[in-house]
Amino acid sequence: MSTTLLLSDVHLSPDLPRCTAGLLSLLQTLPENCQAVYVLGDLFEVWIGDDQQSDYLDSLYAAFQAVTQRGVSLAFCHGNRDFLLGQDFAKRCGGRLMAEQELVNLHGHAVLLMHGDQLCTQDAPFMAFREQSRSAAWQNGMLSQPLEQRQMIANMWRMQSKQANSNKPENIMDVTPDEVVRVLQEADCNTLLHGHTHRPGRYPVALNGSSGERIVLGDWREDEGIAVIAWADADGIRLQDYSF
Ligand SMILES: [Mn+2]
Repeated sequence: MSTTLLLSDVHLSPDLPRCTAGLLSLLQTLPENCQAVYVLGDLFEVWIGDDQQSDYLDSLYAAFQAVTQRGVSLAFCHGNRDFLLGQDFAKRCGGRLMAEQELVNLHGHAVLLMHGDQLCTQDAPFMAFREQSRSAAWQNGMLSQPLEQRQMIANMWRMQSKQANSNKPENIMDVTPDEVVRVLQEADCNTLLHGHTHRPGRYPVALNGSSGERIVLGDWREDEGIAVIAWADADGIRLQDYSF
């Protein structure tokens, strides 16, 4: 029976060796029957452009390439930290960039995939920045700056975001229930799978006349060495605690 791996929120960075090793190990030990891998956003703590170069990145590209060379399909969704991932990045890994959301058929089950930050509609400042930063004009402006400048801007964002988030009520940081219903109904689908909120689990969703489900992947924790990933096959979708 063939299977598909789904993961998100690894938040990779050279100063997080345990998460990095955990991902490399997961990719290196993919089961023979794994046919596709979906990385649903925030693979990186921050991404400031495909023109970055390092041995660290080269080792990641090689690990993803080894997977795709086995015939496994690989897709990357943008997250709210790595929304500048571009075609060059995808090509180096042997994968493709996904649309903001995609309705896919996973071994006979229709599932709507996305990073999930677009569901947090109650966080007005975040949504405003999201809309601005996803425009081609804004991205071109950003990418035309020297790498060092972009690194400084990214560091500033992280500081501002940490400060802002520490003052936000919990419910604002989570998905807006009505938005979950809206995206599922618009896609005519009853299963949604995403990451971003760092609240892994399976949540029932009441849809018009039927019941749906929202499956949430977990973030990768450097200190604890754990993550929550998902496997899909003909029997459905299963969340798995992954220790590394
Ligand atoms: Mn995120």
